[in-house]
Amino acid sequence: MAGEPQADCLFCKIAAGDVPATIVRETDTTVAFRDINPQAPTHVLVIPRAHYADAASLAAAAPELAADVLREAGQVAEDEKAEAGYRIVFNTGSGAGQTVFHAHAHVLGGRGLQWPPG
Ligand code: D5M
Repeated sequence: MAGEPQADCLFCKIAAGDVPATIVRETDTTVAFRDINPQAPTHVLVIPRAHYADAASLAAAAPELAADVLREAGQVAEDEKAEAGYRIVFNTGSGAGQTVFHAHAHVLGGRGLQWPPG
């Protein structure tokens, strides 16, 4: 069921502390940790502790939690001193490169970022 922990979900396991991660921030509702395959000097993932498959599902079912994720993404960028600019990305669907189907914001910064993205 939406919002409930999924036994086979990697990010549910990270949120529960059952899989290690380099955690940079935690709140009652969110966890932020460094991406295992960083694409920029700052590359942090922000997840809701509750399981939703993607950002749109999260926002539809739990808009306050979606706002928590966005607020934390901004706080990560501030903590990482990404003054020059940063990007918040929600890959959605396999065609867009989503590989983990637990909603997560990528916070990317610390280098120039091209537009349009690949
Ligand atoms: O992003 C999923 C991201 O999750 C991708 O950039 C790699 C990252 N990842 C995968 N496993 C781990 C662990 N164990 N720790 C930290 N980061 C991880 P997507 O948008 O779904 O492609």
